[in-house]
Amino acid sequence: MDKRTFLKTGVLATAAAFVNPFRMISNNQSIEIGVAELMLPGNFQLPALAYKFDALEPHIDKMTMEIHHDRHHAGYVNNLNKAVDGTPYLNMGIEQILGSVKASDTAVRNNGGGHYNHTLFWKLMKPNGGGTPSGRIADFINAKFGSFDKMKEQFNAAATSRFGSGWAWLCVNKKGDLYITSTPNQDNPLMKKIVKKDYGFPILGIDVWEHAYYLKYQNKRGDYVGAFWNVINWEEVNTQYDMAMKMFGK
Ligand code: MN3
Repeated sequence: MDKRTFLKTGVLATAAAFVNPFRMISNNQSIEIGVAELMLPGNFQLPALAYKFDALEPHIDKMTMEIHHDRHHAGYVNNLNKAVDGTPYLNMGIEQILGSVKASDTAVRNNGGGHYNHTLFWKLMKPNGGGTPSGRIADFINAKFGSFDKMKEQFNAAATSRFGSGWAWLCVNKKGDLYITSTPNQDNPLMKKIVKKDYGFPILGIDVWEHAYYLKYQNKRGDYVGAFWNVINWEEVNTQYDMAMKMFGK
């Protein structure tokens, strides 16, 4: 290990000891949740995209990506940092915030969900993505839903029937089973006090707020949902699945 590597590793180790990405979230299990590396308590940051704004064209257009990331997501980050200030949430990572937020804590609920959901969403997409699922998740989808197409049907139905703004999700529940659900606004399946029986770990999700598709698709949400299947990063879905199983001790 050269000096530079050593310094970097040393700094990271110190930061890890301080920030502790392995957090207690449920059943006293320490887990590293999907997007923990970007979630420092009280000082949340807008994560950089791993691809250019136009990289998901023609399925998701450049201007939508730019506004969505630089303005909408940035707004959730800024407002979350303000909302946690002076509250017990200040010392929590985002995953712990989602696990403990109450329905009445509106600003933390909306902006905490907004930050987590979008951070995950960017990671779940990539240029030249899509196709049929690869890796371990392919087998689990077939076993649970019968086929990939049947899973898509259910997911599309959840995404298109969500009234108003929200998200559709493919999740893992406490038993390690896959299920599909949707949440309003910026709620998230990790918000156990809010989603109750729908509690679980989201491994795939689509933003169905109009800001996610209106510039290109206008009122045709179904076309946007259909196009989403062309940009999915299945490697990341597999990674999220592994984290879910770890979180639930499976
Ligand atoms: Mn959005």
